[in-house]
Amino acid sequence: MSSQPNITLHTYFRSSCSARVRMALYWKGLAFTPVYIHLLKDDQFSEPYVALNPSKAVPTITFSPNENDTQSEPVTFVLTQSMAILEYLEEKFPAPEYPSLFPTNLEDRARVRQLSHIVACDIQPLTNLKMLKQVKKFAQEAGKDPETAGPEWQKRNLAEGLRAFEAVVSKTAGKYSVGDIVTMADFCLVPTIDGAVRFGVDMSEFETIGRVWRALEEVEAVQKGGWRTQGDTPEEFRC
Ligand SMILES: N[C@@H](CCC(=O)N[C@@H](CS)C(=O)NCC(=O)O)C(=O)O
Repeated sequence: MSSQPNITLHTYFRSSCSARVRMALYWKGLAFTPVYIHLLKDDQFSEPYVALNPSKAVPTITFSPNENDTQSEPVTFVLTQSMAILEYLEEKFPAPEYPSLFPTNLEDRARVRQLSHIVACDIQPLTNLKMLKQVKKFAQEAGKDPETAGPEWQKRNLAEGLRAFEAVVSKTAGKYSVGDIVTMADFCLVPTIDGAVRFGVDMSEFETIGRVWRALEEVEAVQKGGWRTQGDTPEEFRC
């Protein structure tokens, strides 16, 4: 692992998309340097950052060859989109040298992607910061209280998405979301649960998710990549 490229991750402590990638990096034992993008201070809209990530969002990951690496392209590789990053990490740093993000069985791998995409394609786009800002704006224009409408929107969409996840995971789970090994689906799930708890979703509805969640809380990569333990986590949220 000595020829590991230098990895930089543009991240925000409370970003679920960043958390997926942080957990995967820790899972694979890949060292990285965080660059903090404060989403509430609009760092994602700064000109240099948008040049890196035209979607004006985190995460963005960059890889540059380290001084011992004679095999890699001598250029920095910049990648955005958390799911593309996770798939790239799996292919660039494969098993058995690095812990995998996927099971070996083809159908199980497809299930991991199915569950991951419930989070990444169905839940997260409806509940991200830019959507929340628009929901609040529309609520205000309709004469409603934006501070009530915004959290209600988040809660409803997180609960609805987790219901779909629960329906699938109740058939695929062992100790973790798909069987007994930790996968990409678990790293997508945990930050979504954090969001659901934050917006008051009643988690007792989700029996399998709850069981998997308790098992995942013991996993070091989940602890290290979680929102409460980052360099940019404000003091009041640390534990
Ligand atoms: N599909 C993108 C979504 C990225 C995304 O929406 N990131 C959120 C944080 S989880 C963000 O940076 N939002 C900034 C904003 O809404 O202004 C990915 O998976 O990387």
